[in-house]
Amino acid sequence: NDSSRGKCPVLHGSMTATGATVMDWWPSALNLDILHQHDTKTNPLGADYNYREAIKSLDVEALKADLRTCLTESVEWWPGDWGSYLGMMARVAWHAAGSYRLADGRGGAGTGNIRFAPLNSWPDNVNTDKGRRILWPVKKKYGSQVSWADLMVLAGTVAYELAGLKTYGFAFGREDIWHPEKDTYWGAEKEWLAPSDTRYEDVSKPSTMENPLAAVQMGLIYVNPEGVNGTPDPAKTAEQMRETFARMAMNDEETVALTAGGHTIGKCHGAATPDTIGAEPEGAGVEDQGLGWMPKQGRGIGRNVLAGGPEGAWTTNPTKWDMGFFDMLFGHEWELTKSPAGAQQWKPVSIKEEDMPVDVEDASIRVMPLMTDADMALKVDPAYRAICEKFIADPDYFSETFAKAWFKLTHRDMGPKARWIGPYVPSEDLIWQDPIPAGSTSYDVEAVKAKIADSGLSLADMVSTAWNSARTYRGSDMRGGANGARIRLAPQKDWAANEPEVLARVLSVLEPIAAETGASVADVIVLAGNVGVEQAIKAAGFSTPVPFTAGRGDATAEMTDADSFDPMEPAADGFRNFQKQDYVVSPEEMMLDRAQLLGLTAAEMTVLIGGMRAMGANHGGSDHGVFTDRKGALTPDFFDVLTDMTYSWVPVDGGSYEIRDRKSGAVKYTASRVDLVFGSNSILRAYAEVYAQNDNAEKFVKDFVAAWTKVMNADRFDVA
Ligand code: HEB
Repeated sequence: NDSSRGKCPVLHGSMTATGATVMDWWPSALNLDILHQHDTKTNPLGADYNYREAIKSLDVEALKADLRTCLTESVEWWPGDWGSYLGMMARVAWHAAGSYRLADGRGGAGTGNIRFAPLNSWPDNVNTDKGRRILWPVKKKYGSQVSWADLMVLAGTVAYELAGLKTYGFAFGREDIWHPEKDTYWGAEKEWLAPSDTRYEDVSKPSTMENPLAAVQMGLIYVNPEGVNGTPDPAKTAEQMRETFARMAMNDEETVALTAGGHTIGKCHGAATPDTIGAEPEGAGVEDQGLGWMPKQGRGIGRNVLAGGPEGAWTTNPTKWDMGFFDMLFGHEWELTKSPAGAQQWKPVSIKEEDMPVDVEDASIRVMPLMTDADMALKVDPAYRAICEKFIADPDYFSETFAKAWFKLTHRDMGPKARWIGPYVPSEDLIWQDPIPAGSTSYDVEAVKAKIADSGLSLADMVSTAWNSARTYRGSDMRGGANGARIRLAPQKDWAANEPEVLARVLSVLEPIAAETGASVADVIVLAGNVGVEQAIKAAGFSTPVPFTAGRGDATAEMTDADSFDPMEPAADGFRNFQKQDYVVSPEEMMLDRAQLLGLTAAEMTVLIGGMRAMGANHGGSDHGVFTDRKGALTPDFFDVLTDMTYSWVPVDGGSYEIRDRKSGAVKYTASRVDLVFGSNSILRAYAEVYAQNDNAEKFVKDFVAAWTKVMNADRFDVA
């Protein structure tokens, strides 16, 4: 310690930097913070600001014209390669989008999260910080009319247009967040680029990579460009590419198109040794002003830039959209070499002078092109190679396939088409958007409700089916939900979480009601849930109505990309006390994850659990957590019992618990971990107490109805 400095002037009241958090002390506590992110307090634009409205006044053509200028006018502090930023901006957009993973829908370009740690400082995102800084004058000019998230993707798309590609479209509508997400798991490693072994059971079997991760090493977007764990072997790299791209819903053809098309423009920057650049943005000094990886020795700009490690361009004309990538890859034999930075890469065994790309600063100098191990994979892997051959034979097909895949890559996490804004939204419906036809709003809702009430379905049947239908929604990529009634279709109808036999029986009652009344099945399923909840409210002695918004549509199997729904199968659903099997992750953590994806607060999660238990809506009719003698009435009995010292709570075999009368020892109820966590976790217990209070039985009903309605309507972007 520097003795000339004063002692800490803060009277240790505020924990600004050091000190352990509750989660550090008790790592198995529930991290409820993930439910309370992106709060109005963090958003400087205020509660009245609405991006979807703001963007409507944007002069889109003027913005694009400014982007074209920005991308083609080189700045002195970070000169553009060959005088422009086409490759750079394409990579900025791709790295913004490339963090998306299908398993939980998290990641992706939809929020501008790459502005924040850890993504802003991932080794793979090196120099995307320069890209944003180059875009800043444009962002500054258009201000709150365009988000960073939209601007980055648009810049990448404009880059391809400038290169000569006919792009497929572009949608605005990505709203910026103002702090890093707390919910996204990027891996457990504590070391950047730790060997792949840390996230695979067996690195030689790509499918054993830990879920939901979609990158082979901590801090990468996908695969290591130098080969598996840095050892070049294109055949092995191909296998990892196939797995990582599949984990973001890309098939072989899309993968080849994206990689080849991606590397049709731009270059790799490995012209200096790693010790010549400074720390990543989050670790850099204040004088670096948010930039990272700044050159600290040598020139460090232009032809001397260091980024990832490999060095060189892939094509003869790296600012043009052409077939140059395939010409280069298939027109030459390749051998291993190392970049000036020491990275493994491939160089042509021989190449004609005129086929070499020119130096980024001096067009009179020709330099060696490169292929990374991932590029070589396209030539070596038989399936990839066949696709390359198809593209080579039909350049238009290549351009179209790339344009469509680029569009999918950059829009995959935006949710349904109803959320897409602007003049370039393509008119075609794409299957990965999970299209849903509009449903009727002109039927008699009360008549439908009366038919449901008379149908003989039990309260639990009605509530459970509506919940099952709605609970697939995930705010991460805005997929799933009750709209579309995809619960009728494969794969959802067969999911264990949906109790296929019960579901088939309930649908056989509800589908005819839809047919008779002109309501969609999707609406009837939700209405049935509402009928059930209203019955439960009445049984509890209240009369709060459950709001309903008609107009859901019914999707067909043809509109449904069944494969991309498979990863959405619930492994657990704490709200119905369901676990498909035993997992390493605790049931309460899995409940938390679902609550976060559903967009619930901790209080909403609490009231929903209490209400679902009171109504007896457990999976398989289990009695765990049904702490009531009035099952089917929407009472706060669940919280009453949890907070009542008349009982003791005793673990029994199989991971469940008994609620015993303290005096007699008689078993009164049984429970799961999910049930008991509402009494054991100090924050959840505070909410449980609120609902157990004698003065809050009606508040419980009202709060339940609000939370229930939020879940039922979570995917109603068509009416928002
Ligand atoms: Fe890429 C660049 C790798 C995919 C687009 N890349 C690059 C680099 C590398 C890579 C290493 C360099 C960086 C520097 O700066 O240095 N990639 C890679 C891999 C993969 C990829 C491994 C996986 C397979 N890419 C991709 C995709 C795309 C791309 C998919 C899109 C679509 N990249 C790109 C671009 C570039 C790159 C545009 C350039 C940049 C500049 O120029 O700056």
